[in-house]
Amino acid sequence: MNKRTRIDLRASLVVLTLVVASIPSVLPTQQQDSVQAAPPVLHGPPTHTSTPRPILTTTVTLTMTATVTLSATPTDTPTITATPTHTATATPTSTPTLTPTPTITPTPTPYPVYVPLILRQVKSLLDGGFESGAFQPAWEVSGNLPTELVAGQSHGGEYAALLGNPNYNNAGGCPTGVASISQVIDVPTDGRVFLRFWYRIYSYDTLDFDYFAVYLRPASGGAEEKAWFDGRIHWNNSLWNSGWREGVVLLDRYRGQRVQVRLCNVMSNADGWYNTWTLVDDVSVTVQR
Ligand SMILES: [Ca+2]
Ligand SMILES: [Ca+2]
Repeated sequence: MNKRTRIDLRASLVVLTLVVASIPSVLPTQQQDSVQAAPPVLHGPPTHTSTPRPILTTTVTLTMTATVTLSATPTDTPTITATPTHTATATPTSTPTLTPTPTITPTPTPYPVYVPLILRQVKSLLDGGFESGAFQPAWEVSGNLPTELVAGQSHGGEYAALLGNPNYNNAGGCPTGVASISQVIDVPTDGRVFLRFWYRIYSYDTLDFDYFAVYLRPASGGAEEKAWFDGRIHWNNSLWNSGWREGVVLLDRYRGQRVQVRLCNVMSNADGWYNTWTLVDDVSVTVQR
């Protein structure tokens, strides 16, 4: 065997081993045994008469099962999380506010409210009937002639004020001067305001000299005015008795002011003749609206 022949043999051997190696292991055991039993031919090319090898076909079926789990639904649930906020915050605030309601009762606790009209004390005429039995404190007494309270000669009640002295000597024993009682009053601001009083004059004189008069003067000061007077008109030598009369003095021009009211028995003739005195009772201030 020459060198070329060895090369060909070696090449064929390589081919043969490749063929053997290419036989799949899935051949039937008989075929494998036959292949293993047959000794390898180390010389000569393979003859074409050999039995054709069965064509082995292997069918491989691949079954792929894919399990796909869809998890797209959770997006809907997050919207539910908003509801718990309603229940948690509403209940605690509502119930505690109901308990403090009993505190309403102490609020109407009364406390003094001062109105300016109440603070100002309106000075009304006091003890106009002299039934207190004394001039003070309602009345202020003034003048040089005597003044006293007398019982049993009144217009109303028991007492009346006597201004003057019935016991003066009518023929030259009569002094000049006045007997007065006075009060300071607040004249109301509305309506027609009247000073009313009852009087009874005893006089041997005429009103040119002796009389009973009412004087008014603002308490803040100023001139005193002779607002009203009455006395005997026709003279004779006997005593004149007026009887009980009601006197009325209009106080409209003093509305809203504090005024001193003075009731006065006046004797003015200096010759000492002809006495005069006056009884006064039921003095009042009335308002006509
Ligand atoms: Ca009286
Ligand atoms: Ca006189």
